Amino acid sequence: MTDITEIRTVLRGQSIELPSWAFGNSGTRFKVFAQTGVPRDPYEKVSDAAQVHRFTGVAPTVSLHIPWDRVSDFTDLARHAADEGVRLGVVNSNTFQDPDYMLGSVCHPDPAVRRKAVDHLLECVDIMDATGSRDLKLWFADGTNYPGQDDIRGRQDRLAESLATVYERLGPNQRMLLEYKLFEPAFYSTDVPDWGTSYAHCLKLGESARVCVDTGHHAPGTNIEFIVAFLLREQRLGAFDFNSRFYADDDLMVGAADPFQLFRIMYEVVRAGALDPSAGVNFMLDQCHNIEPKIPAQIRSVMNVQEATAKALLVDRDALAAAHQDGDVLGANAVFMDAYNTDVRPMLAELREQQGLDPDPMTAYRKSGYAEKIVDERKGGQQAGWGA
Ligand code: LRH
Ligand code: MN
Repeated sequence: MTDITEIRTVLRGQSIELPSWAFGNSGTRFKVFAQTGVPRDPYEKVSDAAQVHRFTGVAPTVSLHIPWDRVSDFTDLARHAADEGVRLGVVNSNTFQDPDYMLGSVCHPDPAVRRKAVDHLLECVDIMDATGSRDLKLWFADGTNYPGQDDIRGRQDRLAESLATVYERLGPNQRMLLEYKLFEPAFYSTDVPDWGTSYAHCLKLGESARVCVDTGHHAPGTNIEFIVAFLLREQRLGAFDFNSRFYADDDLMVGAADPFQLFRIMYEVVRAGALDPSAGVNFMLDQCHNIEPKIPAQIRSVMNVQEATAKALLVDRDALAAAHQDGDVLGANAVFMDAYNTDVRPMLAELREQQGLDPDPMTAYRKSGYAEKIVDERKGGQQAGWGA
């Protein structure tokens, strides 16, 4: 697809979901550096996320995280989102902060603890009914720290049973996204450590269970685009949690640490036709802005995904196919690198102008005065964070 008009149409239709928690304070075990103007409640988080959509035009939904985003009336929060020009998206469960979950949640040896965890997941589905959300995203911190600490197989049995109970509760248009992660906070075994484990559980559960690929959750050197290509071929890729990292689950801005990897991943998405909403892939950010201003960081992140997507759409697929056919290794790689080395920023700036947006979202946001406004308005109250 090297027809620029067609590429513009696809880019205009791109939709990137923002994580509510990226607008709250976050940090590491060493320190959480509070920032001025940070939201105090989910309404203010949604308002900040709406700024990103206002200046990029491609971030119309916001993911919620429960209980961090619990409100008395989720329908009213959905109305607030609509007033701000966005929608509520994926509902994320949280079974990694309650004291009862020290030895696990859905994999815990104690059935009472598992019941408590499953009840939380079922409550998240109730919230989806109120917000109109399609997806329930499940990430479990469950695992062990020492060999022999628990029965690895037994924990899989408990996990499967818990997931099946929640899967049964899903409504006709609702889905379950099972996110995997190699390690942390567990440092010996994690119960959903890799794409294969998530994929296997999803196959057992049914069509409405899909894998969530968080780009920060792999062993160093993992070929993530292979996992993406494989899961797309199986129609079991449900979502991305985009971020980037130099070492572990650093949750840095997507594309910041490895823009070439993001390009390779988006190429597999384009190659599979998975930018089309009918493919059912939810493109989400999952990031923490520990030291940088949060709204500009989200704007930059959305732009990084747009740039990687535009480059992926520019790959001359016919020339690539011909080079593959001819076994022309260097020729094929050159076709790929030509697209990657193309400066797509002018094309995206022009696209924004055609959408009636400022060609430079970062400058437009800075000039909007919104950053100063929220610092003035948001005095007092409890700033939002991970509440750990
Ligand atoms: C776990 C994770 C998960 C979220 C959390 C905020 O590391 O990626 O997706 O629940 O971050
Ligand atoms: Mn994630």
